[in-house]
Amino acid sequence: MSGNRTFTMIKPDAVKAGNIGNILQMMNAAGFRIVAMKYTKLSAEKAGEFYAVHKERPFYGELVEFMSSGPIVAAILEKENAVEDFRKLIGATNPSEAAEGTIRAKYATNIGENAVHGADSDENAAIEGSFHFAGTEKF
Ligand code: FUP
Repeated sequence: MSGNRTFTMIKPDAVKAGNIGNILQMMNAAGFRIVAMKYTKLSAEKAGEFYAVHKERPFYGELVEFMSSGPIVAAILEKENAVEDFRKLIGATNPSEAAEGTIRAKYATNIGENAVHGADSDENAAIEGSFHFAGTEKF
């Protein structure tokens, strides 16, 4: 059975471009409820920890540098079938392959600076949510 929560970040490129409001609007319009949310900035150490699964990949250094380059919005979102439906809403990792009308098609710059993160499984959504939020910050 699929869970009803996912984890997202609006990444530094989208924050810098002034797209926080537009992206939150798309999340709300698609039926996601905000469980937890914060405007924050990842240290390089925290970004490295968050993306540890990609440590051996050639883009890891750049990814960590980018994700710690400016503020982000982190959030836990709720909806039936949240992880899968949210991945559909954000589109493919590479914006040139992202379906029309998706968040990445609209707001991502390239495969590295791709506007938003979306958890890829229920298990990771729970791990990533706990990485950013205490129990008292979830509503
Ligand atoms: P996604 O789940 O769509 O965010 O994609 P991945 O988990 O595969 O990748 C995580 C992040 O690594 C991407 F959002 C951006 C970065 N990345 C690159 O910079 N280059 C790549 O070739 C693949 C991923």
